[in-house]
Amino acid sequence: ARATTGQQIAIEDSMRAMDKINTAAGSILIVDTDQRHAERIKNYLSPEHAVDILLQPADAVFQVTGASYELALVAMALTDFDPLRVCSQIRTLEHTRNLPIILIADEADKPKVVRALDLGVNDYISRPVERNELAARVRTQLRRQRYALELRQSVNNTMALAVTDDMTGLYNRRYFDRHLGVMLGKAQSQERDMALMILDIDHFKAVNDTYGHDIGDAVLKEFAARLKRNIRGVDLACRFGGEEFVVLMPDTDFGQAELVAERVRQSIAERSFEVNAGRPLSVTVSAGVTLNESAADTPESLIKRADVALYRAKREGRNRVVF
Ligand code: GH3
Ligand code: MG
Ligand code: MG
Ligand code: MG
Repeated sequence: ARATTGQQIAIEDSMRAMDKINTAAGSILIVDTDQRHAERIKNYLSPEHAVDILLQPADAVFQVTGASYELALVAMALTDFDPLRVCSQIRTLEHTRNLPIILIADEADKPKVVRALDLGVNDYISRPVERNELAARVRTQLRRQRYALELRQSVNNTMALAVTDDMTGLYNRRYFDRHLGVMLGKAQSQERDMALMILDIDHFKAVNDTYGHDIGDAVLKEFAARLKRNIRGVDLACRFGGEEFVVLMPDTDFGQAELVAERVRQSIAERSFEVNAGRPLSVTVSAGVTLNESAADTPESLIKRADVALYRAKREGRNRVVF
């Protein structure tokens, strides 16, 4: 058997995805005031495409905004309406900005076509429309559009990977380190409160030793999910390493920090973890919390103080919060 690396599998997967992209049918809007023309274009298109006809060009922007079209075919010879206006409106709106547009133009429309291409129209086809040419140009635009979308998504995914921890989806240590300095600087220059909490799961080694590493991993995931549910959107939660987590809480004073830390601790202890095939598993966590106290604080001094507090929480019996 051929040895297949993970990378090869990833490449083959993405090639299969691209094949699908190339051949999948699209959802297309035809904008034309002449119903007979519009119907003929529709008949020329492969029946797999979902095609809508719009005879009121004034409603075109409304129509493309409300539905998820992948392509617009706009007739140049619209009566009582400037097709260039349709095109520029589509290009102006945030969520239709990338919609591909193909113009259908008579020979006499050529000067306008040039201006339309300047406006960002993607392609044009001249009348009389030839079936194969139409099919080819439609396919090209759909393919380009889907490649671009795929690329944008994979760039976003890659960027998310660089700042998050794979297992828990929380921010990673590197991201946290970069933001702690910035957020501390802001808190100090604006004289605002900021709290830092370090959490360490209690006797986690025993979980691994008793149930195995996979169950341990499942505990970490569930722990991260509960942690996230019990902090605010502005708080920055990160996997600091292993079974240690840190949460940075901007604009948070002593009382609020105490509340959040207690809520997180309880959310772990109060309900067992269902990660061991029906046999519930009890988990607890200890937390050390500290506040930004003075202009002399540095990221290191904050972490150090929270760590000392955490150590005390462990020594005093675990499953508790210490400041
Ligand atoms: P305590 O913190 O209460 O003092 O006890 P502990 O048993 O949690 O102490 P310690 O910090 O020494 O052990 C942490 C364990 O976490 C050791 C390590 O094998 C385990 N661990 C670290 N990262 C992972 C991981 O990604 N998955 C799993 N399953 N275990 C991990
Ligand atoms: Mg630890
Ligand atoms: Mg430890
Ligand atoms: Mg621990």
